[in-house]
Amino acid sequence: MTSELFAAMRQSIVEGDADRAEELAARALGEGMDPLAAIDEGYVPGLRHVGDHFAIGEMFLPEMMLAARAMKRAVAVLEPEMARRASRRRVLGRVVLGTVHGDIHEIGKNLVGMMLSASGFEVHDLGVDVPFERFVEKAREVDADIVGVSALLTTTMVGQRSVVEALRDAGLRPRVKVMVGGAPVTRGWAEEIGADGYSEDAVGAVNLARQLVGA
Ligand code: B1M
Repeated sequence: MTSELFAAMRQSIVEGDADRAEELAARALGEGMDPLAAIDEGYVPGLRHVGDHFAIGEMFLPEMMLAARAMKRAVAVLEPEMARRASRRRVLGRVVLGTVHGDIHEIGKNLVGMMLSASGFEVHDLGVDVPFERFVEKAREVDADIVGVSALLTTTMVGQRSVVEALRDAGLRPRVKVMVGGAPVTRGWAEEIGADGYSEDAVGAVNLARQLVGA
């Protein structure tokens, strides 16, 4: 049953059991489940549980790392099917993507990147802990339409403002659009720093990107 599978996925993340997470992902695909549903309703609630318990001192960094590793292994199994289900007819736009300087959280950013490329965007993923100048250099190099900046820490969100400012100083604004996201990021914050848009999840990021390039 789907709800049991979701519960088992959640539990595999909470326990940091990468083999089990991977096995459940393969089972879900075998049963024809939408890979995005597996991520959103199965695995992400597990990560949320770990994050919430970390915040109140009931779980610790090694457990958070194991949970993240299990999540990445499950996503690696689901990724080809996510790409297969999407249409790749023409390039809708070029996106430079990364997690801000000082921040190594990558799971959400990777999901956004996967969804964007599965939806027809050419994605240049700079990885994590990316200095703001690097976003500018890459945007210039690939003639980007959008720069996407992820931040998961309240202390690193400020780096999103630096990226907006650096793009402006380089004369790339407003032609190059900026979208921001990550757990602590809000629409209000996006407006305050002069970004063109904010999305709270990967599906919303695709809709926003399409809007920003007028697709
Ligand atoms: Co960290 N961590 N972590 N962590 N971690 C959080 C973010 C935290 C909320 C946990 C908590 O305390 N409750 C907390 C931040 C508190 C705060 O600032 N308010 C925290 C902390 C404190 C830390 C450390 C400082 C811990 C320490 O060392 N003492 C440290 C910081 C390291 C650093 O970056 N310098 C740290 C480290 C780590 C790990 C390395 C162990 C690991 C990351 C591993 C990795 O990514 N490879 C980790 C993890 C896994 C988490 C939690 C548990 C899960 C994050 C995640 O992957 N979520 C997280 C708790 C939580 O978020 N509830 C936590 C799942 C993912 C699918 O969601 O990333 O939100 P998310 O992405 C979503 C949306 O936000 C959106 O779409 C995605 C898909 O739906 N989105 C975008 C994201 N980027 C977008 C960009 C867009 C658009 C949408 O446009 C460009």
